[in-house]
Amino acid sequence: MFSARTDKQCFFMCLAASQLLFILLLYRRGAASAFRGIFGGSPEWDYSKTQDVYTNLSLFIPDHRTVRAQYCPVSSPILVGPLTITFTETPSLKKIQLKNRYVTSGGYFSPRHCFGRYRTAVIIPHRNRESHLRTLLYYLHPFLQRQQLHYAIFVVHQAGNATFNRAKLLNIGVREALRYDDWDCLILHDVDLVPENDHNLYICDEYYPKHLSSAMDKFQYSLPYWAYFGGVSAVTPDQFMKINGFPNTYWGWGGEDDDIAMRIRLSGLSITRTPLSLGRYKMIPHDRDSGNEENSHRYTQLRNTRKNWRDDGMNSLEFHLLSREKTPLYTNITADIGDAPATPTEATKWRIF
Ligand code: BGN
Repeated sequence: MFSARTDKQCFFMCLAASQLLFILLLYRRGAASAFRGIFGGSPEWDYSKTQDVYTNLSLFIPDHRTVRAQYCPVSSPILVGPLTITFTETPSLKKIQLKNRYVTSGGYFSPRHCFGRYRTAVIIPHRNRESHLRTLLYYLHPFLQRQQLHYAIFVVHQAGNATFNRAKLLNIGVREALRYDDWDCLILHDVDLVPENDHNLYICDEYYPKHLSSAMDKFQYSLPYWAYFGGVSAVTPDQFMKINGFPNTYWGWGGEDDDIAMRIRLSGLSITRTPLSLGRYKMIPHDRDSGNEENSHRYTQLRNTRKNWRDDGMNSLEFHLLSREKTPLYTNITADIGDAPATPTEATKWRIF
């Protein structure tokens, strides 16, 4: 039997030992990283030391006799961390194909020595940005292979000269991608953003839409504002349907991402984000596109999101599909999405405040 006194002694000794351990940890690892170690935060990354995204990639492709027997591990063992990204030359499609020999028609890939645990569709809205698309494909294919995903890339091309409509193209991309496979995760990806760290996983959060591009170089690697949801995001098909997809009525630059962020909240969900240290992206430098002028209606539209989001989205999506084509590196969806209305429609009607 222990006496009350020995109990007390033991308590104080344990307290002293744990304090000593804590001080030692702070001393050896620095206060910030010790806190992260203890409370499970994300590690710091050293972006001055980067690796080629193709490093040893071919070594992880087994020979044809290997039989896949099990699921890939939850965390891929072949990630390299910070990646070397340069925009000095635009790679040719041929070069990208040669470096990605196991990508099949339509831009599909499945890990060859294990069963991919996650099924991810990457959807890229596009018009007149061929060189950006090639640069993105050059980095994205090996990036996704390192993550051991079962994936495919869909490029949604807006035909004609009407004003660009990013959110409507994303709606079309989702509708089309879901014809091809039972995706766990839809990645909505701007064509000019290249991820800088392959630990930024292109998989969805089970509960909430996830913003992946939380730290872009053009915003000095931080969020431009708290509710920002532009660039690259990940939603499950269920989350996407719950928010009625994206608005179809934002023609030109700006506001549609803010509308998406609002509809996420209005439908009772919230936004989760990749930590800033991991969600880093480089933007391919370019001038403002012609045909994507600032949307001057966006302020009014955003004031009406609460009223309109249930009627403007996947349940009101209309377009003419011009082609579905499987190219070696991606599935190309070309659509005529109509033109911006000359006068505001019911959904975007001006209101006097
Ligand atoms: C915001 C735009 C976003 C854009 C970011 C970053 C608007 C609506 C104003 C109420 N939002 O200002 O669409 O992604 O800048 O460039 O313009």
